[in-house]
Amino acid sequence: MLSASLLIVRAQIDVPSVSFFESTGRQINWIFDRISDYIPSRETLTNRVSDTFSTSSFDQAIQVLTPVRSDSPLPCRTTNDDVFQEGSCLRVADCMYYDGRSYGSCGAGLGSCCVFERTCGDTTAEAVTHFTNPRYPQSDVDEKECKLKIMPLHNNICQISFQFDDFLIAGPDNTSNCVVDFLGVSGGTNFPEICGNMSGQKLFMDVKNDRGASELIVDIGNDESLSRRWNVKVEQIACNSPRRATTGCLQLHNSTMGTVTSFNYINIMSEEGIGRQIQNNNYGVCVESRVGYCSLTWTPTAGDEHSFSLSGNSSADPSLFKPTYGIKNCRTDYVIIPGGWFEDGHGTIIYEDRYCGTQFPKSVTTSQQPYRIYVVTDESEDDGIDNSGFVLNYRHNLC
Ligand SMILES: [Ca+2]
Ligand SMILES: [Ca+2]
Repeated sequence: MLSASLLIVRAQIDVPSVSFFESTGRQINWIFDRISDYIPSRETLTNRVSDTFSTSSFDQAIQVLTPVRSDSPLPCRTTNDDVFQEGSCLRVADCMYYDGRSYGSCGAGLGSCCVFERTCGDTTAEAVTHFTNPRYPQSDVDEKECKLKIMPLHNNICQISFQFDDFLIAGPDNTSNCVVDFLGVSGGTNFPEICGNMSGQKLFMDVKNDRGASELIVDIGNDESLSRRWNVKVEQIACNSPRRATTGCLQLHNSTMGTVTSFNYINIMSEEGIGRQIQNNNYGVCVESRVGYCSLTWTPTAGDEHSFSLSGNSSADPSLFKPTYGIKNCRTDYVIIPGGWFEDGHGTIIYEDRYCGTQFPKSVTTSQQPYRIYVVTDESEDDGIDNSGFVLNYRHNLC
């Protein structure tokens, strides 16, 4: 305020002999010129941006200067990399007013890198919210039911995404059912029941404008010997947003290469069921087509004999593992790759959509678009021993 007053005084001294209106107009122009001194050009700003975010500080600054709350606030890097790596670049006043927490500045210093952290029993209507256990980043042992109510930011929200930045609760039992702890979401399209380790996964749920609130629930069972912690980034996605996933895609991939991992998969299964396959899943993972690429190839992780483990005995001697496929052999837990084909060990091309068992072929390629992989697990685990699910890599092939 003081510097602003000084600027006006100086402007008045500079223009002593003009009429009141002219003088005021000049003062305003002069003040705007001075303010613009503090907003560097886009070029200068782009050069200054040293982080990995694609959005520049210039865009953040423009957003901060626009007094409308956006449904897609621009991301910014927080100062505390250990807990929340990313915040939303908002006006300082908005961050405070809506009970967010500032993790440093953004938008050329004009905005606040704001994180809305919410926990058990809270309600949010923010575009981006981090849902955490009460003592996060420390673990909790004694929470029973922890709910986040998600109110639509406005009446044009079509999707909510859940990015599991960090998520560990009790895993499934020996029959692959989530009996101790589970996570569920209500208020949208069918959302699978999930437990165990979900870190690194991102899921999309369609919501209807008129359905009101959605609810994210982490239900903690009676086993107090286990510790649980979670940090789920909940993002509301407008109907016309480019970030919206195609309907029916629980997960979405848009890189030229990447990895799809089934829920609760880790390489070595623990006694608490962390790493064990989860039952009653039936969902689609979408891989977006890319210009200049004509087919997609799926491969297992090289050198890891347990990277594909859907049915049969995963504890048997790995030298006995061989690819299992087809509707006759794969009736319980399997993946479907529409239009898939692979070469068997004898140079024969086999056209097959459905894969299961304890080994994936060396590679499965498809040119059927849109690219999908469907994951199906049934309600029992009678034909499976120590199945852990899968991690599969995809790669787009040039035309
Ligand atoms: Ca199984
Ligand atoms: Ca099963």
